[in-house]
Amino acid sequence: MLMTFAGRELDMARSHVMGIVNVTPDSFSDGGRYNTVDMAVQRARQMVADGAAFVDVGGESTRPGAEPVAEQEELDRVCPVIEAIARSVDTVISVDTSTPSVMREAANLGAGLINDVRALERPGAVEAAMETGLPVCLMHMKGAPGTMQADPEYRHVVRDVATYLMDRVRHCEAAGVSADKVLLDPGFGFGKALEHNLQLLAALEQLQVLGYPLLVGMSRKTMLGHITGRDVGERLPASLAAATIAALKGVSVIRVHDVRETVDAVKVVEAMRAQG
Ligand code: 7PM
Repeated sequence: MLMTFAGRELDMARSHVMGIVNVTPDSFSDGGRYNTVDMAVQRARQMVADGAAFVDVGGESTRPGAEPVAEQEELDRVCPVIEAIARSVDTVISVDTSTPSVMREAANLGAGLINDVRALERPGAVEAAMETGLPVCLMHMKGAPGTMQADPEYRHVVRDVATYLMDRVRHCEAAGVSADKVLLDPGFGFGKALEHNLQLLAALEQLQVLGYPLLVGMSRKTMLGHITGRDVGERLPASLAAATIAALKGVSVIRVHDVRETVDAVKVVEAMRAQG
């Protein structure tokens, strides 16, 4: 169950925490306060001190209604941050991108994982990812970020998501991406109503049986706002409950804003697991 991320080995049978480092000027949860390189490095360093195994660096806002980011703008935002983190923080750097040139450049600068919310659907993305030799996370999204929350419909959300992800895995493997370098993500909040998100959460084991490690992100998301009635700044307890459920269901990587708190929650699950 070991997977190697730019030379760092992690056991995918365990649950690891991935800290979110946003480098978008409009990052919804931090108001864009960490959009300079120094702040991003500081934030990454703190997350790793708090127990994060990964830091996820993204320069394109995938928020519902977001405008697409130009390629050069994305490169300018993300590359200096990845380079600086790679030089000074001992961690796996995940690059949250759908853009082939960003994948290549990030890999050259020391990134260890390609996290693509479009599951390598952009032209040239599968080839770029394959050429880096890095593991890839393929996420399910219904529609595009601009429109995806407009009344999404599914025949059977768990089956539809599983079918889509396996189709993308086949594409990647046909292009030369090896099966032991793939993680899958159901994409909580990406073109899903609350009932869809809850059905996916309840059925994570069914995605687990596809045979690839899972990565999930529910931290502070609208689904938790709908459940609790809380604003985004007040969703830490709900986010910890969601992370705990994911860890219990065997998810390998849990993507969060609040690393320190989530690492404690995951430690409780891991301690129980170690006991048998
Ligand atoms: C605004 C709204 C900004 C939503 C950012 C977001 C995921 C991801 C994101 C996920 C993977 C967020 C999202 N979510 N990558 N990137 N899985 N693999 O809440 O769920 O962070 S962006």
